[in-house]
Amino acid sequence: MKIDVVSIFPGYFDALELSLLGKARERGIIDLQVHDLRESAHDKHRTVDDTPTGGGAGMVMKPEPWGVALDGILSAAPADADPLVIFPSPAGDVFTQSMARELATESHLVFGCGRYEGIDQRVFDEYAARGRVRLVSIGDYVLNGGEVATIAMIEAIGRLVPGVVGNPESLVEESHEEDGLLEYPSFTKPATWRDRAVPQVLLSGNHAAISTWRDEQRIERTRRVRPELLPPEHRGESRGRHAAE
Ligand code: JA8
Repeated sequence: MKIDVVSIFPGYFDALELSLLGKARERGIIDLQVHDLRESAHDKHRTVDDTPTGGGAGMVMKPEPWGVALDGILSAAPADADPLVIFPSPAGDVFTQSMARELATESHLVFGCGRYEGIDQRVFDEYAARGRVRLVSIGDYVLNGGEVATIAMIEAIGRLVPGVVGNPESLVEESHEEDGLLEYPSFTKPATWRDRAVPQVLLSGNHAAISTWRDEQRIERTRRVRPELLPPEHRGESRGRHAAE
């Protein structure tokens, strides 16, 4: 998978070297290229922002540097690649595990990281007219720019690209995958820590009982914190109150 990122803060993306993505890049599974938007601003001060037309607070990203940067990336792409351009935005479709799975099948993603009050609308319109563009939100809160949202999406998408995560089973066996329930609580050694014992059943060696306990934990945890995720067959019957409630 080819990933291009356009940002005025390319240094943010150094963080991706530290995670799984670093290894995937070494192995050539993910080819990540970060572009400094300022290098596409050709005036003396490399200006990327200007005042909002019609008035209002803050600054808006000028369209010209975006045009130069995105034209460069898209014209260098193979003619059959059909790249998908993603702009992180609180006004976008909500990013979910299911969207991450879809995006992991793409061959070329281009992330455009806005700052200030956003990017001139004509940039979205231009690239939507020429190809595929999506506005994507990672949640209902406002960041200072698209960089952190892009890092979150690249990490979620990247680990689903075949060959990136070592054990494919660990991909399925986790929250939001398989059945949409939250994950069961995990424990390791020692069996008692600060007077807190690991649940007895996990030390029993009874794998059927452990599996049943974990399923119950997943359902109760989901009912407590994310009841909207519960499938209809688990709505209604409750197994009482819980310590973390
Ligand atoms: C922001 Br400015 C800006 C650009 C993208 C995003 S995504 C999000 N939650 N906030 C802010």
